[in-house]
Amino acid sequence: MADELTPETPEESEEPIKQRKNGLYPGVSDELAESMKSGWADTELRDLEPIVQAAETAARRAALSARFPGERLVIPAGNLKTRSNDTEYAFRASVEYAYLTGNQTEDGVLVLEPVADGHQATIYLLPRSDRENGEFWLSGQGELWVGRRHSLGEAEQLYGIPASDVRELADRLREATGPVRVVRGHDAGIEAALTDKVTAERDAELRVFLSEARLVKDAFEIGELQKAVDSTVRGFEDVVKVLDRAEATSERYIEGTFFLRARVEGNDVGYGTIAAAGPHACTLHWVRNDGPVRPGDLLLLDAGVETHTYYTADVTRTLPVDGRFTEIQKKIYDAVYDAQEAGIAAVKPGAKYRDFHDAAQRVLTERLVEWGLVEGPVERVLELGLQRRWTLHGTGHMLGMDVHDCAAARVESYVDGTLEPGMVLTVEPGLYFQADDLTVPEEYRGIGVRIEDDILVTEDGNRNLSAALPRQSDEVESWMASLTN
Ligand SMILES: [Mn+2]
Repeated sequence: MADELTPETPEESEEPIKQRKNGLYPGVSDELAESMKSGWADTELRDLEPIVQAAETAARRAALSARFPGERLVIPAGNLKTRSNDTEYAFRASVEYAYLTGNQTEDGVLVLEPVADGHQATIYLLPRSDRENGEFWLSGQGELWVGRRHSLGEAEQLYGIPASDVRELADRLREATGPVRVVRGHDAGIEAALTDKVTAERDAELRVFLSEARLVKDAFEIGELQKAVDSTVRGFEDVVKVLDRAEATSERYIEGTFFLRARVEGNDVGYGTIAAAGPHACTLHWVRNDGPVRPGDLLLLDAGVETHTYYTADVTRTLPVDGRFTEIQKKIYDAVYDAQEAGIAAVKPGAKYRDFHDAAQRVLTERLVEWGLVEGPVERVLELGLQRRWTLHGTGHMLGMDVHDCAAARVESYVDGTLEPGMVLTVEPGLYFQADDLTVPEEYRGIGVRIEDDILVTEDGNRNLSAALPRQSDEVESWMASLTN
């Protein structure tokens, strides 16, 4: 049996041979190696237009520079992560790096070097593959295998930042003197080069600053979030149109249908789609999506398209699979809708961040008391938090390049903070009656409802970016009928 475990020889592998032996690659004749060096056209791109958000990324770097004068700041994109053996997960650059550069390349690093009047930014990237040494076809990172990269000169034009070879960066950082901060958790190699120069506390301050900088979105970001929402609306329409096929298969058909829209119009989904039919709706992060879709049940679909620039929508609709709410479903749905209306109304500049949560929780609690599921008065239930057996989660969160954006912001500037124009947040109350909850009448059990929209705080109130998707129960039914008839 041991014979079957004999590893394949390099000649049998389609992996390029990475180990040089006496200057030669095994299995590569000198003549082939010589042939591969030449006969390639110059494909350098000239006069490239800068990326559309170049002015915004420059302004973000200027704000960062002003916050940490005289300090070297290191913001890595991160590296590929192995999925298994020689396959990797799809790469997504760190939010901090993408926010400050607009670039999304693996192994990239932005460095702000302190100079007399602020900082000099440099973007460190892997340059184009060398043809002379065979790297482009013999290395696993060679362009023949992974595709053409931008040259450093092209990157400078696109991102408006001088570009340099990232393979020299670790040595430069090791030799550098003066105070340094790095965004941790993305690039172990870069962190290793800085290990005796940085402290966890100072690095955390850099992370916090970059998280809080994203609390208020600029015009470009708001445009991207609207694009993400618009694609998401189309994705929800796609799902409604194929509910009959989901009934014949499983929740996976819904997940796959939405994913098609996300990949065609955007970069990806912004988070794992929750396609939860029937009692699965009561599992908040149901992403297995392998259950049946049955007429008479509700489908809770929580999904968002992420744009090419990484901004994601986060929208939930709870839909009757066969197009019509039953009486009990409608009763619960309308309570959640009323709670969401109260929550959205509390989103305005100057309001406390907590206000929309409190407003929505109050409405839900009033209904739970009215239905006799928990003993009043409402104030007592709220004080003891007893409604949370069925409301389960907070009513929303900041939205941006992360679905739960600005997560490193301090409590005083986010959860205990005040809403400002340009903030974008979700309002997403829900009610969930677990299938095995013996404290509620049987007719409630297995019903879960959440309604979630993406709300922009404006100068005089708010704008619902996802208003194109019906929420009110009658409108949901007629919208579904219009898509399926
Ligand atoms: Mn959400």
